[in-house]
Amino acid sequence: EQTIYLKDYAPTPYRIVSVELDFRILEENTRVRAQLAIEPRDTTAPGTSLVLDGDGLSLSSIAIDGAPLALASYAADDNGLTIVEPPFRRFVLETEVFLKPESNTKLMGLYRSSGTWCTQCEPEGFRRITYYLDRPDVLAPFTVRMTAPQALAPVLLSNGNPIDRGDAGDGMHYAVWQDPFPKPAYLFALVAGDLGSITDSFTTVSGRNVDLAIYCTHGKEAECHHAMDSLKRSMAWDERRFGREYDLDVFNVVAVSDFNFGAMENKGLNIFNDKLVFAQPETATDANYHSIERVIAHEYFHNWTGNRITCRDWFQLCLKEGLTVYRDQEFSSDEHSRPVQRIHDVQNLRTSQFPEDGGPLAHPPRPDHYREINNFYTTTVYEKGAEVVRMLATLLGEAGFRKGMDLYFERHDGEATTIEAFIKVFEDASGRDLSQFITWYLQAGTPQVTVSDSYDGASQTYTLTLTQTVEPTPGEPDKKPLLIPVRFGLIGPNGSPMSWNGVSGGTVEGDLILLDKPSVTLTFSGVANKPVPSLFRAFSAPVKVSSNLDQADLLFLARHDSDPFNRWDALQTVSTQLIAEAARGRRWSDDDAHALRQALVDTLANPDLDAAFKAQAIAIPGTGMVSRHIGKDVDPDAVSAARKDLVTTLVGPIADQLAERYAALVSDAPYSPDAAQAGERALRNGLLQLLVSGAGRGDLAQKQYETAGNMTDRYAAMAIAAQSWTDEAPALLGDFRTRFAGDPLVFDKWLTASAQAPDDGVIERMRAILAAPDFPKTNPNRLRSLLGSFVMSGSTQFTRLDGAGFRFVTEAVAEIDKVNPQVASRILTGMRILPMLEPRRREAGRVALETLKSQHTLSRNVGEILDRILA
Ligand code: HT7
Ligand code: ZN
Repeated sequence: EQTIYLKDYAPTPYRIVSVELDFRILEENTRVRAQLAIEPRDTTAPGTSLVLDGDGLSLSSIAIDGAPLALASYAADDNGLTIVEPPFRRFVLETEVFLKPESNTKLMGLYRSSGTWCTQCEPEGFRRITYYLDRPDVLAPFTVRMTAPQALAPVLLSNGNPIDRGDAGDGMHYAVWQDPFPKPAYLFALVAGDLGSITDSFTTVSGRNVDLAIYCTHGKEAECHHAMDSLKRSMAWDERRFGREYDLDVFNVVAVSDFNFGAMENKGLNIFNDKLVFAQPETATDANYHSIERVIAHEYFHNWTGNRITCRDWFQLCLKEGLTVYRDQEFSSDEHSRPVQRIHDVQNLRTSQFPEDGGPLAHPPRPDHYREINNFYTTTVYEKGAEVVRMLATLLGEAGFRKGMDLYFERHDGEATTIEAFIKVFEDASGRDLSQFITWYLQAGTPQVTVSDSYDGASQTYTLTLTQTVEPTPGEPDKKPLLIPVRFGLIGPNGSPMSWNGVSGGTVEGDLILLDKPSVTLTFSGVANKPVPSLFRAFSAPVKVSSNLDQADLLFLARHDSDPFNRWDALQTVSTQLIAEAARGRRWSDDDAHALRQALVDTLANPDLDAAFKAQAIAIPGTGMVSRHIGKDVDPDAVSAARKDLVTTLVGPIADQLAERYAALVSDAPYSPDAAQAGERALRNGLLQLLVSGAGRGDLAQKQYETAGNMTDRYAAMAIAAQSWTDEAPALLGDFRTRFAGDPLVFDKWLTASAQAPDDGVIERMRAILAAPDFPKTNPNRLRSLLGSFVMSGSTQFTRLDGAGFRFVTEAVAEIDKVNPQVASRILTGMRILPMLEPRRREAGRVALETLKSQHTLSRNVGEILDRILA
């Protein structure tokens, strides 16, 4: 298998000056004619071959400047088209191919989803549509003509602005779209189908009108309004916060049912997985509403960070993704509660990115080699990439960061660029040397920061030592020290912030310590009493921290820290440590349990904290989270038992109190997804979770399920019952399935809840679900809901000692790989946990992987993930 290296990057010898595409779409096939105006670069030697990418295409005609090409002057195979000695001047290459979108189950290139023709080109799908220089540094303006049957496809959309449409005779019609902004082929899109829509408009800051539309299956229009509202708020926010105005006359969004990812930012024509568009209270949860808003914003924000400025090569993916995730996180923080959003984002980072960074699939946010680029759309590129941008903002301050971003847009608009160029704008805008900072992009692994402190009452000095280490990761044995921004405060015995007169031993800028060496020892003078340090406020760096703070210190922080993130984190740390120790055979003392219980009760009673925060604060970390904290030789069954024991211990004496609080939170207000209402629901469902798993109150889940007025409460009740496998759980799952039969997105919820059941029958039930003749085996959402949830949720059935969980997953991956390698390889990444398990489970997993490898012909996608896990 070929490995691609960043060091081998070289520009193409030819430029594509402009693109004209002509699609004739019919039921049987689609004909694609491309006219590419091409010229050699100044540096290109005469006679250099032109090598175009193609994937599975078969050429039916080829001409240059209108003259058909002789057989000897070109060669076409499954990987592309080579023109031997093309003219050494600008020329027009014309090609024609025929596609079969109906049988495209990989969902890359042109395919059909529920009758609608649509495309997905990032990263390398355009080469499945026509021969092209399919790489992000080849930018050209596109004009697209589509002709299709009027009855089957009354809606014809592509990038840019519509410039013509009309009748084409014989029941056919046509439309022409023109995108004036040069773009790489991965941003090309086309949609043709019989779709409904809702429309609206947005007036930009300079007074231009933009027509907005969201297209969907007929009958779903009423479920698109939350997405439309989110879009308009995103457009206004990007103007306010980053000075970015939209640049075309139209902005279209299309919802499709078969999609490999969440959504795609094609210029002026975003295509969305329908689960990230449709929302109504009876079928979508608060979490769904929130995701829709976030992803609509994310794809819209790409218009500047991704489209106007794109990536030079796919190694630079986090240039657009990390930055755009940072922007969508900031949008959500500004629109809702900043601390709750931060907790949410960090939880996501810790449950998905930290394990990736600490396991066999670890890679830097900007990797330097890959076999299959689709395997690098990872949480490290996206979420760690966003954390790196956030650290830049922390280091430079809000104004300094904005100055750098302004310079980025000014300097690189219309370009395909690199991480180095991104960092350079911040250096130039701030005058700061960021040469150490860039290591965050180039080095894999989560730094571990160890903290120790001491106080000397006689001299009133407080000493704080911070030490950083990064464990080796695959292919990177030696690690460099990073520049780690530590936002901090010192808290006095009465719970208020403490000041100091001076500090020596390192760099402290206001409330920021710059940890830029393997170890830094700071001495604070004029500190009147022994403080408790609050470090990494708002999670100022993506690191793991181990400190000498004991449980009493942590619970003190949980009560008094002015930083809400650290209050939450202190509670999580205490629970995690108690469960981890108990799983190793050292159960907590009564005093420890009592102190934690009291802290939870006090948090719940605190009138200054909002419901959404309380919901997060009372949640006990899941089995997966604690297992990762333990890190090696983990027995997930022991962790799960210890967790259950802790929840029971904590809840037992206060069950009545919690039940009262739970009952008091009932509301009969009409459903709204707003932060206040969603927060109350989250708290109520958090209490339900504790009562069901810690006090056997399955009856409450059943009652809530039956009386729920919205999907948030109904789904929570069912999922909580299923996760504890209460007596009521099978009946609730059964009812849910029939009650919402026919709604595929609700079916996904049922699949997810079913996959999380902890009982020994779950694997057999999942096998039966997959084997059912009506199970849609080609739909990524269905497969991910069942199998993705199973491997990623910390299920003790997945890690079963007898290896049945691993066998089930690897067998399913082999089947799915034949249909859709991208979906298959993503599910297989769940096996990355093997190295942290105890030896018998590790071996069972290895055997399952070896069997997958030896008994099947695997795609490059699955093959690469498999080899990296086994390495
Ligand atoms: N830029 C997109 C990433 C993407 C994708 C989207 C749909 C289907 C396959 C895909 N592969 C990669 C989505 C984003 O990050 O905004
Ligand atoms: Zn993105």
